Amino acid sequence: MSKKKAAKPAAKKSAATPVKKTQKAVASKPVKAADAAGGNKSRMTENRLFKPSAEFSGKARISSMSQYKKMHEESLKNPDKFFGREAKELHWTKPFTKVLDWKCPSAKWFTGGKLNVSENCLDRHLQGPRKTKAALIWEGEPGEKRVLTYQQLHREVCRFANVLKRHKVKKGDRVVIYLPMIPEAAIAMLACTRIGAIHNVIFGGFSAESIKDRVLDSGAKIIITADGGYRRGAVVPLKKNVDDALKAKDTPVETVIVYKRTGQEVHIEEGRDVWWSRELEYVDAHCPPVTMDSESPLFILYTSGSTGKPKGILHTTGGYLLHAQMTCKYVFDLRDEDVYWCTADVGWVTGHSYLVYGPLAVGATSLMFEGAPNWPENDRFWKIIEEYAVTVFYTAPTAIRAFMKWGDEWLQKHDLSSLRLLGTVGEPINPEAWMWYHTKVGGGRCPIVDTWWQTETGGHMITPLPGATPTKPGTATLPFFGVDVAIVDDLGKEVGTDEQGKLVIRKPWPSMLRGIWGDKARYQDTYWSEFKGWYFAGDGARRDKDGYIWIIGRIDDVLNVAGHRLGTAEVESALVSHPAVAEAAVVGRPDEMKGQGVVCFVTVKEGVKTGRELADELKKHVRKVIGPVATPDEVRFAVALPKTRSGKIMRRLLKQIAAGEIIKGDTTTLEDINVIAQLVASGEN
Ligand code: 7RM
Repeated sequence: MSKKKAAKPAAKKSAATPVKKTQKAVASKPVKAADAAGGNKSRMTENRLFKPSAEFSGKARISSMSQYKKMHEESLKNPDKFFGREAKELHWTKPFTKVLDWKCPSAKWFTGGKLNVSENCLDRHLQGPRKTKAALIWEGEPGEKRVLTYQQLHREVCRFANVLKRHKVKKGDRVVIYLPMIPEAAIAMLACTRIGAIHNVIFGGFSAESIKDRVLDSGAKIIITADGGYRRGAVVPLKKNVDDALKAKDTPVETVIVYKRTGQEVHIEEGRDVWWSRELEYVDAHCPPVTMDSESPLFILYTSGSTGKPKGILHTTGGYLLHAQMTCKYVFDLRDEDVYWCTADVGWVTGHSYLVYGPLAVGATSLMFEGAPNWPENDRFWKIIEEYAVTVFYTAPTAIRAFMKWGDEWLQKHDLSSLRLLGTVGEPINPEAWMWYHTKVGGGRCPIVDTWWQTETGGHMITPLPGATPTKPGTATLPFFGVDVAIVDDLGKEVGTDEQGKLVIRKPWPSMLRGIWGDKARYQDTYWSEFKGWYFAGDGARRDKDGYIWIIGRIDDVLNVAGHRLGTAEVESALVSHPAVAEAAVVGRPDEMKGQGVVCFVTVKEGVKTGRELADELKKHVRKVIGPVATPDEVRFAVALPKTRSGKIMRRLLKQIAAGEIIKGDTTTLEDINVIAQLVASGEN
């Protein structure tokens, strides 16, 4: 790793307090990629610091670092007291008798307590003024608009829960939800929770094959789907995919409920398939919530790793909901006046925790959008923010980099002054993208919460608190309450400042996964075997001198070049700091001399000419920003990078391409399979 000095020397600091001299962002001064490259600013040397404004802090629930530290300390030293107090903000039908019962790897939170998630997200808001406030604001890709107040959403959830009951869905049954981004997705999820059924949401973009695997693994008797969904003007044949999936022998599915979204013709299997709207005619709107144990299963969500079949991550009721609620309160600082927009699909954990459960638990207004950011034009997101006066906006770095690539003129056409807080999730954000988000989208006035977490963690784990934590571009900063993070070597010893290691969590937290569906051994093996008694996240990270945590990507992706460990995020960030580059993915390729060589897949900004000259320039650029050890062996220009639907680059596939191997392993989560053929054909320029 490069030992280059920070461009600006750090000021004095006290032990763990990262507050130093503050450099305020200047909204009007555009930050050019070249500035960063010229200053040799890599993720290793980033030291710009952005303090929350006095105005933001003044109103925030956590308004200073000392308050954060005091609460964080209490949450670790005395979790019973801390979480016992926080959990009182949920509505319990029966109070819990014990906060935590921990016998690694089994955690039980709020034992004895009983509650219902839909009651917490809906019924309890119907007493006061929230009753007639918008719970969900929805916009369809073709432009339709719907608003559901808390009262209306409650009614729809109750009715649909009765439909499920009519089809003999009981407590503990698994229900597959395969829907586009329409309010019915949230309604179906909440209806499951109302009667204690376990939902298993599958991304609307996944194939018949993925549906089949997930239906079989979860043993679902019922699928809720739609005739189709819209994506970039085209229609996705959801029902057809379900039909194809159900051609498999011995599926447990007895019923398919079909919501009419696009109106296209679909096959209806007599005795199996029913229409959503028709079913509603048979039921009333009275459906009391079923009382659930705090540890009752709430949902399963499949996530694929680099090896093996996708894992059905299991979450339970009380702890999960508490964490979703707490993070919406403390991280998103959500209030009754907010219009909050999380752009994630409900098929991703982010859609579960931060589109549906968290925002509704705190009684906020959650905006749901069906379409893509560039349909019909590149300013669709900015249009929505302007039109609905969105105040809190949560999206992924992959989207931010796409916006940068399309050019600033798209957002300059819109008034984004309603925004007060921004968030990111899904991948490490490179400082260039962070700065762009901060100045161009946030107008220099909105704090950014870069939230690190996983499907397995249920909610935010490492994140700034927007009224307290001074942020730096590219780091998720500090652990949330109850989160005991350490960065360790292979033997479990904590590594030093600025050294890379494995990210572990040493204490259970309320929203941690409780298992992998149907596979106890794999749960133990994957998360609890690397280090005894600690949760191993699978990510590499380092801590800087201020105690801030920098995620450097999945451990499986870390490169070892001539004995130096190189995080993919560092090299990718260096590439993206070059003005020609839109996005980059870096992988290792077996190399006789160095162990691994560095291969870069790069997409360029609009209008940039690719070729040998640019490839050489990029190699030099990386060498300059990080150091000679990171010099790319090969730069390959691509039309697009292979990504999951949640925007994560699938480096595993790129590794195989770089090594000239046949693509193997699970590709069902790939957003666009055609990308692979283009990449294989790309070769060195
Ligand atoms: C929420 C979600 C989890 C993996 C995780 C990381 C990466 C997510 C960040 C991030 C750096 C972030 N769940 N990741 N957020 N890396 N900074 N703020 O993404 O299960 O789909 O993925 O995503 O590698 O392990 S997930």
